[in-house]
Amino acid sequence: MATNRTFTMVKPDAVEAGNIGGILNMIEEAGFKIVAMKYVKLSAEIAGKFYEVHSERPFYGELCEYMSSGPIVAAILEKDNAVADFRKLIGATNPADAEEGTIRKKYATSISANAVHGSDSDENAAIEGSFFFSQFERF
Ligand code: RTP
Ligand code: MG
Repeated sequence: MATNRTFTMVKPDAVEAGNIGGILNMIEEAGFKIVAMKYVKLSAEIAGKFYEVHSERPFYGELCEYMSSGPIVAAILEKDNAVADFRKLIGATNPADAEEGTIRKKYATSISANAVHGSDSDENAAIEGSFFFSQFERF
């Protein structure tokens, strides 16, 4: 995947709260183009694989349980400087620290139920995008 792409998920709390449209609107308004998208519910096992890098962290069990608690929207986004610009758009992990105008400031309710995921590097964006989408599902 080119380095002008990143991977995102609208997490179960935001889907449940009816914020898919609001979040996708903020993403498009910020200049990101959706090049792949699907609406899926992860099993705890699949969530565990996706978040394997966090398997030693104390919140890993809670994170996998939460990410498999309801459906999510997964998407690949394209824009110049996609990874860094998208991290800026989503804001800090803990919504209490998120700046005004960020997705987490507007939609996240706690450090774990924080509305969206955004890849933290070009390398992880490629790995995470491939985890969810085949080459025939990216445009
Ligand atoms: P994400 O990967 O979802 O975009 O979030 P992030 O980079 O801002 O945060 P990261 O450190 O990668 O953590 C992944 C997700 O784990 C949950 N978390 N819970 N209870 C806690 O202290 C805690 N810390 C992190 C959050 O859902 C976070 O987004
Ligand atoms: Mg992360």
